[in-house]
Amino acid sequence: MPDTARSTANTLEPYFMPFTANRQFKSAPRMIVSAAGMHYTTDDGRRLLDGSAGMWCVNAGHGRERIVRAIREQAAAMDYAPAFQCGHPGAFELAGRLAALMPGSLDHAFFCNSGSEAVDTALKIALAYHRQNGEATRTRLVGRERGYHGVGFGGTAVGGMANNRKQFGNLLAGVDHLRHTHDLGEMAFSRGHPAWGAHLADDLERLCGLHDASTIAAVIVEPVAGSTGVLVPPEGYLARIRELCDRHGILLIFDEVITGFGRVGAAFAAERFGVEPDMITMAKGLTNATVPMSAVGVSKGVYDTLMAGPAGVELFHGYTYSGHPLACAAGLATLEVYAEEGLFERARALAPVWEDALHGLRGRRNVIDIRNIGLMGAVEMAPRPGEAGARGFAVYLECFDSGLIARQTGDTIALSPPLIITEDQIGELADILGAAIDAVD
Ligand code: PXG
Repeated sequence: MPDTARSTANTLEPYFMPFTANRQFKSAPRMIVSAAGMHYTTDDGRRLLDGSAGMWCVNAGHGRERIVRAIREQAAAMDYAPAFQCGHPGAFELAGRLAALMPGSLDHAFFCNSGSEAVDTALKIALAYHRQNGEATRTRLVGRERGYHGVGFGGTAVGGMANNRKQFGNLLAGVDHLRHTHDLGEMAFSRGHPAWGAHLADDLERLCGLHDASTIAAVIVEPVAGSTGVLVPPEGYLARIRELCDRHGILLIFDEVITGFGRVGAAFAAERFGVEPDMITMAKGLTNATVPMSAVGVSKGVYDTLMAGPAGVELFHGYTYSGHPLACAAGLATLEVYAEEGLFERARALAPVWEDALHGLRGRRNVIDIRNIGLMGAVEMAPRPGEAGARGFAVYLECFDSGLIARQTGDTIALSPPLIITEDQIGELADILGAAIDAVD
C-alpha cells in the first residue's frame, strides 16, 4: 500500500459519522472492538455493559453462535438471489414465520433493509391501497410530534423530532402531525402506561376536521415513542386512535422498529397492548441486528386489495436487497433463539424488576421524570439553562467512562438492554447510571 493510502486509512477524518458530533468524537474517540453476551469491549480493553442492546436492536445479546453459523452457512451456499421475479426459500420461510408471529389479520411481510425503508414502504403501500380502492384523494400522511420514523423523505416528513427536520426544508407536502403525548405536569414518574391522556388521541378528529378525512391515507405512530426518550402511551390512547381510524377509513401503521421482538414483553406491542394496526414496520431485532433487514407486516385486507389490481406487478416498489439470503438466514435463526429461550416472556417477567430499578433513581440530582414499559426505559433530567442536551450528553459520557453504554436524546438517557439481562445486571446498570447522574452538575 502506498504511504499516502496507509496514512489516510489510519486517520479518523474520512468517515463522516451518522447522527454523531463528528468533531467531538474525533477529538476523543469511543472505539468499540468486540462484543459478547451483555458486553462490549473497547479498544483499550474496557468491558462495557450494554444498556441499549446496541441501538435497540441486539435483543438476544451479542455473538449468538447459532445466528453466526446460519449466516456463515448461507453465505457459502448462496450469497445472493435476485429479488424481483425470482425467489429463494429462506424469504418465504421467514415471511411465514413473521405471519405466524404477528397479531390478528397481519399475515404478509414485505422485506426491506432498514427501518427507514420499511417506513417509506408502508407509507407507499397505504397510498397504493387507497388508489386501488377507488379513493385516490387519500394522499395525506399523519405522524405525531416527537415521533421518529427513520430518515427517508417520507419518514423524516411524518417524523416529529425537530432536530431531524430543521436542516431539510419542506420535505413532503400533505403531511400533518398529531400532538405528542408527553406532559410532565400530568404524568411524571408514571410506572408503565400513564393513567392520564387517552383523550389526546382525539387530536386525530381535529385533523380530520381540518383536512377532511377523505384526504387522509394513513396514520403512523410508534406504539411507544423510542428515540425521543421512551414516551409510553397513555392507557386507552392507542385503542382510541384505532377507533378513529376505523371510523374515518384511515389505515393505521404501527412503527415497531424498536418495540418489536420482545422489547415490551411480547412479539409486538400491538399484541401486548391489544390494538391491531393495518401494517407494522419492523427491523432491528428481526435479525438481532447481525445483518441489516426490515419488513412491513401487511394485513390480509390490504394485501388482498392490492392483489385485486390489474394483472402484472402489483406494487412497483422493492429493493435489490429485499429478502437478502443472508438476512433471511439470520432472521430465521434469530426467531429460533427468541422462541427456544423464551426471551419475549423473559422480558415480560423481568419488567417489574426493571421498573423498580429505574424508579429507584427518583430523587437523584436533576431527575424530573422516569418512564418504563417492558424492558425499555428512560430517565429525564432538567436541561441546563440555555443548553438543552448538554447535561444529557455529559451523563452519557460519564456512563461510558464508568462501564455502561446507554443512549442519549436531549437530556434523557434511554435504556433498552438485551433481553438476556440478569437481575444483577439490571442492578449494576442502575447503580452506574445513578452514580453518573450524581457526578454531573
Ligand atoms: N422507526 C423507528 C421507530 C425507529 O426507532 C427507524 C424507524 C429507522 O430505522 P433505521 O434502521 O433506518 O435506522 C428507527 C430507528 C436511538 C436510535 O438511539 C433509534 C433508532 C436508530 C438509531 C438510534 O434512539 N431508531
